[in-house]
Amino acid sequence: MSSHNQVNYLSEQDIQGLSCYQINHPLFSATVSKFGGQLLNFSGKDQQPLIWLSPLAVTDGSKAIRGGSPICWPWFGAAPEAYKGESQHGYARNTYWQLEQLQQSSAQCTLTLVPTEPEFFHQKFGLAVKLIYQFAEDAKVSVETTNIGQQDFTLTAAIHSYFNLVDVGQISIPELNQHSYFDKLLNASARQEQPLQINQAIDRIYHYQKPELSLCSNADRLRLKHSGHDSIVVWNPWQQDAKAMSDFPDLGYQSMLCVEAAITQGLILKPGETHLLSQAFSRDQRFK
Ligand code: TA6
Repeated sequence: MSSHNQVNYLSEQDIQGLSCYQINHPLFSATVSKFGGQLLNFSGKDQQPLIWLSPLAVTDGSKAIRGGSPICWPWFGAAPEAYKGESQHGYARNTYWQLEQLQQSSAQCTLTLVPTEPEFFHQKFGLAVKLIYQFAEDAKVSVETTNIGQQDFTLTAAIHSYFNLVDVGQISIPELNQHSYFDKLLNASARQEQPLQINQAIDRIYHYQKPELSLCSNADRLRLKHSGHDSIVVWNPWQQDAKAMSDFPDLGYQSMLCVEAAITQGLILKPGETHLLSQAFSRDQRFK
């Protein structure tokens, strides 16, 4: 189809006070917030949303949106020594992004987002960054980091996706079996001795670099595919911590699980180097 009669699937919409890019395509629908550059919703045709979004999320730009796929960048977790006291999980999810490029066809839509104020990241970190969203039957989220400075930069990051589940207690993640992990709740290392099941608070960094991961239950199967990561982070606040978060419903922990493609071991990006961290996800067609 030549470009002059290309259908446009993208519109800009205000959702709960957030200015968003809304894509309504025959194969899927997706919502990306300009605040945080954050995927808030992705649903395949006739399917339940793959991504969980808190109904109590703060949407006035005063704090990161709870849910969706927040981008933790240019660090994961607590700020590194050089930026001591700065916000957990870095700046990307607390700043504004804009569309740099849109490619769309009857088969897919690809959005490339850049910060509205890239010079902030150039000056503070010597980094350029793009978020790339590739939507089709599945969704792929990518963070492209380029060191445009004169010094090495030690990058940590995560695509901190909240997956929408029928019942987290029914989920197992077979691929993590036999892999070591750091348990942030126990502050100790351990080894996964059986397929991971979720029946309590969990906050673990698995040293798992393979691309495939699946969230399996009788009622659901999500397939994840990762690249550019050195770890997989699995987080569920469970009952007590869910109650403690004002932007998280008390029982919300039952229908979500964060499974994150992450760089937690510190990746040294030399001047001129570019790194891509990606997470793709889809729901097995047998489940709607
Ligand atoms: O990804 C797991 C984690 O680092 C947890 O420790 C927990 O803090 C979670 O992220 C949510 O962090 P946030 O800053 O979004 O409340």
